[in-house]
Amino acid sequence: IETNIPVQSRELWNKHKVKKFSTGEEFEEKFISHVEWTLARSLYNCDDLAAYQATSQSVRDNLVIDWNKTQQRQTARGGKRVYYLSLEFLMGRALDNALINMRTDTSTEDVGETDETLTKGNTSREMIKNAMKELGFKLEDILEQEPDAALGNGGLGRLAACFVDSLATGNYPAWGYGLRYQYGIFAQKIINGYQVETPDYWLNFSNPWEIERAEIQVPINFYGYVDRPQGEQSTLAPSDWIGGERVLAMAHDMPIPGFKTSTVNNLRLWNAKPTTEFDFSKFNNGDYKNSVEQQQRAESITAVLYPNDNFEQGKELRLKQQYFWCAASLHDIVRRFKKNKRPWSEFPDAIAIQLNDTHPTMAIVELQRILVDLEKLDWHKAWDIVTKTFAYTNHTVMQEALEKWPVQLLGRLLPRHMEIIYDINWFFLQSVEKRFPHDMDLLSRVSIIEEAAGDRQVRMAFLAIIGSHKVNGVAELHSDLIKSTIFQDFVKIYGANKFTNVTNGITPRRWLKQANPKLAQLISETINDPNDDYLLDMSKLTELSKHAEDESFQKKWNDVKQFNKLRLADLIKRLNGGVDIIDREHIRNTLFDIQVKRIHEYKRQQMNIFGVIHRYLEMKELLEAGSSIEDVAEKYPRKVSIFGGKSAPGYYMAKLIIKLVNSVAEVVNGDTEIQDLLKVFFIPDYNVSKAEIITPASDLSEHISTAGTEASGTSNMKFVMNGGLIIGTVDGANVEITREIGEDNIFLFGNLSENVDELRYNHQFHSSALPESLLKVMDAVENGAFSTENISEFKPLIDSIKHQGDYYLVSDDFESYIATQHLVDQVYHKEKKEWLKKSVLSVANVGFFSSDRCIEEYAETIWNAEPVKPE
Ligand code: TH1
Repeated sequence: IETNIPVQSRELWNKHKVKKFSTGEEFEEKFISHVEWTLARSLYNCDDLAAYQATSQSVRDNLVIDWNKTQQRQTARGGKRVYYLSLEFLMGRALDNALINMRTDTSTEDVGETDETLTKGNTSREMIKNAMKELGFKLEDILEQEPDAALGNGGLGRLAACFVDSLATGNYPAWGYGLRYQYGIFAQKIINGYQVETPDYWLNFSNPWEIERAEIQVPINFYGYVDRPQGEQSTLAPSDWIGGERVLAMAHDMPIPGFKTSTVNNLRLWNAKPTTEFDFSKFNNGDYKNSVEQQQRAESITAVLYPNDNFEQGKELRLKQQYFWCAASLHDIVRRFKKNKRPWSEFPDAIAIQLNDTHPTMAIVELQRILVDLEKLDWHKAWDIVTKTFAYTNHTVMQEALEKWPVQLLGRLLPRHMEIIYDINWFFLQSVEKRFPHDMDLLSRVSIIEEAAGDRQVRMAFLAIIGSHKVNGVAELHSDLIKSTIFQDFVKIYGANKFTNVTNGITPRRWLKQANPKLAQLISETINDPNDDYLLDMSKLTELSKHAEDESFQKKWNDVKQFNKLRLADLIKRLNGGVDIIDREHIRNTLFDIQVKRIHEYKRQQMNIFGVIHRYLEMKELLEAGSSIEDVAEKYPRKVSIFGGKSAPGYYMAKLIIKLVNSVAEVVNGDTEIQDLLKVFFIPDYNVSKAEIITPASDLSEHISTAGTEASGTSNMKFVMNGGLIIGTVDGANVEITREIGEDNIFLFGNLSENVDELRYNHQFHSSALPESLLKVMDAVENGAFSTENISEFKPLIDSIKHQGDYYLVSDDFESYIATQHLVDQVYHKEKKEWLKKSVLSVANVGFFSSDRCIEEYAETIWNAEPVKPE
């Protein structure tokens, strides 16, 4: 590896080589020097926030040493590099995760240098916890100081975060590329039952986890026009793009530590900055102020994350974000490749780029532009390199989420790219015509350009397929569905081999060890794995099966669950202004039923709350008919129904669902007649750090999307990994969860995806009677049972089912949903041993859903990349 330091100086560099702290005492010394030097504070004004910052800076120092070594090693070995392009990384907090991943007390082979002091029983997290205590702080309180890095909407962003964890853990030479939004996903406040969005000021107190690379600044152009050499007519020839607006992309790096390895990978996030070039034409006109103002507008590109999940608004600024990020990342990737002076034809052997949904599709066009316009490669040679480099992951079949950009807009913002897209399309359609002559219908169906009435649009998913060598879905059902629906024609054109499946996963480090330390401890004791090696090889969990019916073990298992339920009850009390709604006396016999995820009609939170209303009405009816509360409890035993999740700010129906949940909560929780047998709570501002408290506390969680709509879901995996059972539809990864844990251990209900089209058709053309149970619920809602001022407030929710075709099939699944909820009640309350057995067996067989398995599959079947292990 090259350096400009003269040979005679290197000895001195080595003599003063920086060292990681490896004892509690060394940590304390680091901590204090950061308090004094980095924060310019002292013993006399070091509060919890300062302690969090000093701790993070100290831990970061260790990571940076490993980060540097990792980068040197990966460069020296020269293996294939993987780049994961994602517009979202929903990282959550970094400190506790770093403390967990930093431990090196391993017994397995080749996982890197081990510090003697960090050996068995003295994990670095415990070591730091003790040191913090000596310094006068409680680690748990310090961890709470960290704001979430919430640069994502939901599952897609969190998947990217789990993937970078697994990439580092698996020692893959892999970087993530994303945007450093000034504001992540908004913070949700609930005011009078309504969602109110407030800005997420996550960078307010500076971010100790990022390294600003002020020296890495990439100029990015927009608008302008295309110029070609005199006489050159063809758009295939090298062309000049004269940009009209220029901004700078500045890199910020986040170290990503692997678990029990010294590999620390990089997550590079781009920040938009004004150029230092000055517009002299304006200056000469005396318009100094305007000129400066225009430059400041650059910063708006990375100001805020678009808060839509599974929905595309088609805003110009969003396209600007996408191109800004793709261009900066590709420039960086190409620069690194060029250092090695390898021929361009070897680019795909050196680099794999994974596109997280269609958001980074412009990277395909940008690489083609770089190769043709800047590197002067022949168009077809360039295109061969491009398609071998990229692979595309599809995450949704929902029409409203599929990206399409008006030709007008794209052509104005990126004129050269629009030409290149037309040329890509031309060659593609020619090849289709050759294989399927005279099929005009096929050509117009698969064209990248959609010629709809009026405005032509660029179909980004088609461009992504055509520019990639592999396309994958995120769960088996989903991967089958894309082949038979939205991408059917492309299967015909390319053959089925281009399309594959990689079922999603989650990192067990954060979602088991970090979120549920009590369960992790019970597991490591039970399967006799004191060094937590099961977190790297989840098949070890099958050992738990042996104990599934052992009563004393079941008791320990249940105790962990009760501990986690109490922890959640504390959180709910705090979020409820200190008012406790959960009866702690009976918490062991209270079923915690949880649905936390983005609010969306397809995820059917409305069906859940209708189910709650149904239960409440039935309880009231029994009481009115003279039943005792004991009799009521017999049929409707204790339950807390917990909701949480954000609605897109402009999604009217989703916001109405939130309001309905809160209105129902107010009525039910205030009804003394039912004596605490039923409680409802909406957790405001659901995010990653709250999920770490919520997930371990579920007895039951709901994954009840209309069949065929949820591509995978990943919270289903998180709940199962924490011993919660699932009530769910046959959708997304629920299918494989059932396969892995066994159908006795999951509560499935509802119609299957193959029947959805017919059911929808029937709704439109044959009005059939809605089920009694649902009508009863809707009557109560319509009659104002949960309204205070505006009786017709919830009418749109009712109407969409009654009068607008019930697109999400609530009426078709409601009765089987209610029946299955009854079954759940019976098993939970009458067959507790059975319940606990199901819970243990679920965890025992959840191993498949580790994101480590996903990354292995991507590496082997899509990237052809290998780990670079530390010596
Ligand atoms: C989600 C899918 O809805 C979910 O089923 C899946 O588990 C997750 O991705 C990870 O694969 C999606 N999130 C988004 C967000 C945007 C656009 C499309 C999708 S699909 C902005």
